Amino acid sequence: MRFLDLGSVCVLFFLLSCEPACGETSGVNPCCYLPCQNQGVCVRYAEDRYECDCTLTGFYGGNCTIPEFWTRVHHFLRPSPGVVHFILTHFSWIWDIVNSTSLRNTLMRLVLTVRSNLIPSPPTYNSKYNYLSWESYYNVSYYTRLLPPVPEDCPTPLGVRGEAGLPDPEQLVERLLKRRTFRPDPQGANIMFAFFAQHFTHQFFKSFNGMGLGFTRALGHGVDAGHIYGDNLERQLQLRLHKDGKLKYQLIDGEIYPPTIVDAPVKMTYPPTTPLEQQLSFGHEHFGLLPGLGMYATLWLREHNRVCDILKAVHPHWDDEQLFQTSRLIIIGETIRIVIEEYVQQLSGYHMKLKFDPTMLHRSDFQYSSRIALEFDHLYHWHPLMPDALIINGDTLTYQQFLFNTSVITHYGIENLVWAFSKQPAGQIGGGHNLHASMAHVAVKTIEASRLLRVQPFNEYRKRFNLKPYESFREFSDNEDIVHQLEELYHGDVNALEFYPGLLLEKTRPGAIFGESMVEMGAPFSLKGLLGNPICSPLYWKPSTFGGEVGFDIVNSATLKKLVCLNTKTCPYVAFRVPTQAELEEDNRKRKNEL
Ligand code: ACD
Repeated sequence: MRFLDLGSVCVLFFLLSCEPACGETSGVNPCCYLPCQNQGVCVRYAEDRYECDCTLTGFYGGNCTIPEFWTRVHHFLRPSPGVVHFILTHFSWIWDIVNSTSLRNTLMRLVLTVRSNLIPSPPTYNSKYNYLSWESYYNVSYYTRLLPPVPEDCPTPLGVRGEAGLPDPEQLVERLLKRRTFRPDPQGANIMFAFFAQHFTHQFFKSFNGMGLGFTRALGHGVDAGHIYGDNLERQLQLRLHKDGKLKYQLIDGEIYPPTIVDAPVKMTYPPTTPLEQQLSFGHEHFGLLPGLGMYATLWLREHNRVCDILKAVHPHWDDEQLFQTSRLIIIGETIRIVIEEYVQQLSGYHMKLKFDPTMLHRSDFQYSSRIALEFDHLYHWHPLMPDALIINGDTLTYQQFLFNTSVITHYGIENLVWAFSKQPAGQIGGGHNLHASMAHVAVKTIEASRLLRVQPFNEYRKRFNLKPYESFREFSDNEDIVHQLEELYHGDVNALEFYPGLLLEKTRPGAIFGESMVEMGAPFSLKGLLGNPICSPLYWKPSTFGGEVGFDIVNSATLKKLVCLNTKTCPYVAFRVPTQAELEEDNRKRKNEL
């Protein structure tokens, strides 16, 4: 045995001989202790014998805890996420200079590479298989899992943590997540942002609970615009006009809106009392729920048909199919650009200008694949964004008034909705106590599901994303009330804190929408998913894919403002953040002149 293995043997001895001997845990599957660190893989060999496979982790020893030389060097040189975030969100004058030099590209490439490297490609586990299997690689009906689920035979859903009992999910939500008074996002995100988040993410988060927990209906596993075109061919064909590549639509007062289910008979979820003319058909079966979703669906429908007209003018001989397919690729490209350059930009609060340029990765060994992870789905339950009521043209609409009420879309019209949603602040996601009561059940369900799905504790995910695990609730939160409640609910054990409550309750960064973990975990999933899209690969990323220079230009110059203003008669203030006073006054002036 080499000297280096001695450490492994000692730690192994400690875990095997001490922990079970320490009392009630004897006879427990040793992998329940989640003993393998630094992405080592726990393999059980006998009742109480396991080994950690440390291959390529950069660590060795029984539990993969001893860093190799280059790992030490790397860790020594690596700046902490807090420092990097501080630099990116301060010194705006330096960033003004950097943003206009080639250093911007270098830094953006670094961000993309560092973040994407944290996501396994090809994907590894799923909710059924906590070991590598062909099934979990191949069966795309599952969300993938970043960390393997806790083995079924463990004493608790978290392995051995939480033996004193995990908190009642209803209590947890009631006491820590539910809103007292609305707290706006200090970074200034607005309702336009909140609805974009919901509309956009529902193309790849489509939990298929009818099939079982851990399954998805969104088999494209990324930005495939399935929320616009449907998640299957049958639905897509019903939504298409079958002429010039376009989608079906109806005209109301000369404006384009989605068709009703009479003209595009697809399955939608409306209460049976909804009048037929209000039952609009969308790519996603639940988009009748909120007017903001219908607003974005209308904008993208108009945009798709607008792009079809442009393509047809350049390719008069193209048939319906080619016009449709090429327009869809353009819509996907536009989406990714808007997401990176405006949506993630807003979320990040960075002074560094983010850039969508797939060629940045064309010379690297980046893999063009994406598989949505269950953890990403849970992480993205950002319901605190939603306000107490919607304020449109001076009217205050309660949830009862706007849920499943598509007449809001046609009554106010797209411009008024865009203007209203751009002005109204969204809620701060992190920090607790900001979830509207009508959405509390969603958080309860997420916590319940995470236990059934045996999602590992929050601190395990912190380690997986190169963050230091929290040592106490006091370190985790700066809110006395939250600290006390968590101490009580989790019996003082910060290592029993669960993934989703951890993300939503962690102390927020100063002036930020959420805490460190949301950024450090969310960014890798996001950037890998966005850049891993096939359109970003060297073979796709060229003008011909998008119908020539005209289509490629549309992708390369897409903005939220263009999405709105090229598809509406007037051009209201539109952004993912609330306007400044000057912007507000300017827009009010403009609107008065237009009347
Ligand atoms: C970085 C960039 C800044 C990251 C800031 C916040 C990230 C937090 C959560 C995720 C954010 C956005 C999600 C957007 C898109 C999801 C796309 C998924 C596609 C499959 O520092 O790296």
